[in-house]
Amino acid sequence: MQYTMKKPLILSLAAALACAILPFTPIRAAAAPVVSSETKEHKDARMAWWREAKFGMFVHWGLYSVPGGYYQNKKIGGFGEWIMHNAKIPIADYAAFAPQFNPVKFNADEWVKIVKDAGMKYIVITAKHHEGFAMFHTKVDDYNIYDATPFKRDPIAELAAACRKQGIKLGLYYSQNLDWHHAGGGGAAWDPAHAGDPEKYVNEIVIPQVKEILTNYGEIPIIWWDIPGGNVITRERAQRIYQTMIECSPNIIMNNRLSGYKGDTATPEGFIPPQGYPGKDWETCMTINGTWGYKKDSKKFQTTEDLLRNLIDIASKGGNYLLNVGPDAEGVIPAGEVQPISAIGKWLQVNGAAIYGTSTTLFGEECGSFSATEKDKKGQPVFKPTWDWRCTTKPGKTYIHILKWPGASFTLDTKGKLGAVTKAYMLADSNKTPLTVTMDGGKLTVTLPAQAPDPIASVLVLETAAGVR
Ligand code: JFZ
Repeated sequence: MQYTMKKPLILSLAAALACAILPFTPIRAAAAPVVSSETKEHKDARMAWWREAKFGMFVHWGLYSVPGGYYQNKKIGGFGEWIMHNAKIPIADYAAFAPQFNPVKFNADEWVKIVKDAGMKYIVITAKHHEGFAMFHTKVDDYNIYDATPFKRDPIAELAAACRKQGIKLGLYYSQNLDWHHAGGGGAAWDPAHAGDPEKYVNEIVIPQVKEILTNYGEIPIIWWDIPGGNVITRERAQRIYQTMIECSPNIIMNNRLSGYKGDTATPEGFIPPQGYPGKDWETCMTINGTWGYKKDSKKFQTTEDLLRNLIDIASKGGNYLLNVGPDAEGVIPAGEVQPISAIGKWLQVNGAAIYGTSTTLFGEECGSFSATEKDKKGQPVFKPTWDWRCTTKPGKTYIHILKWPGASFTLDTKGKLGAVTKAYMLADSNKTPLTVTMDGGKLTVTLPAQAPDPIASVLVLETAAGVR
């Protein structure tokens, strides 16, 4: 295949202004894939808020919330947001969902309040998913929530305003590769109307829309590309997309799903890497009920216990947790999703110090171990997690998240990894009543209160000499 080099991108006035007001100088390599000229100090500064945040809300919301998993009275398998693909819905028929999409109950302030009450610090919402429908007021065409629906509002603009007001960061998901609506986009082979020129698709849809989402809504600190691979986003096109991004928003955090770029964050999907990814920034994204986009029938929600354990497990391994909700066609986040995350928020109000801004466990063995005999589909040994406790750390503090209350005392073979403990108390105890600590060789014993302060996870704080992690 032959590629023609395009003229250099001309920065829009808005983009230039957006760049001018950002706090750091744009020293990330503009077009060099994988290798970056950015210094460690610069990257640390750019990533600081994200590393502190630990917990965010993923939102998959689009036209797919209208069918909600059903097409022509048939239940369609797979993820809700994949219904167009899985039911092979012709482009024109799918577009007919737009006039039916009128999410009048959408209230950005309420959504952001749900996020805040959950103790989440950021949102990543689908600006455009594989269906190709823009959930913002794009000017590239009418296939967007402002022009094509009776709703006539721009939820991204409303969320950006609500997030700014309530101190939450707003990130945007953008499907650059798959686009089942626009000719030339990836992946809609079932409809001949989709055949087209990928170069035209990238030039006329992707690049202008990336500029729009990164300049029209104030600073957008995260872009969540999806998905790598495919024939549409060649290396050269990926470079131009990257360049557009970096010119609009030099300090943006991007994931690893733009072909050819490692990005800033790894994105394990639906699982927690058994030992984290040491030395890397990573974010596990996960659904609560087996689908990203809304499905009328997906009512089996994970419990608060499952989700809170995941958050603690992820923090102990140095990652972030991006937990998904799928609002319905009226703009409401299902109650089955709000309930467990708000319960996590209550726990974080008491125990947040043991999550936000923490570093990884000092130990590691407490997470479980690889089976000596069982192998997964790829022939890798299966990891068997154990759920007695987890550990997170801050300078001078070690937090033991006790998941299975051991009774009178907590004991641990520190193997010399923990400094001298100067004080121990339960994080839930606002009086910090000192607990008795004995250290016998490397064996630590802490006398616990009679009752576990929390039925799911009770945090024991071990204060250690300053300088020891
Ligand atoms: C993608 C989307 O297709 C899906 O609809 C959802 O948005 C999810 C968060 O991301 O799904 C993927 C993408 C990448 C992989 C698997 C599923 N992957 O790399 O294994």
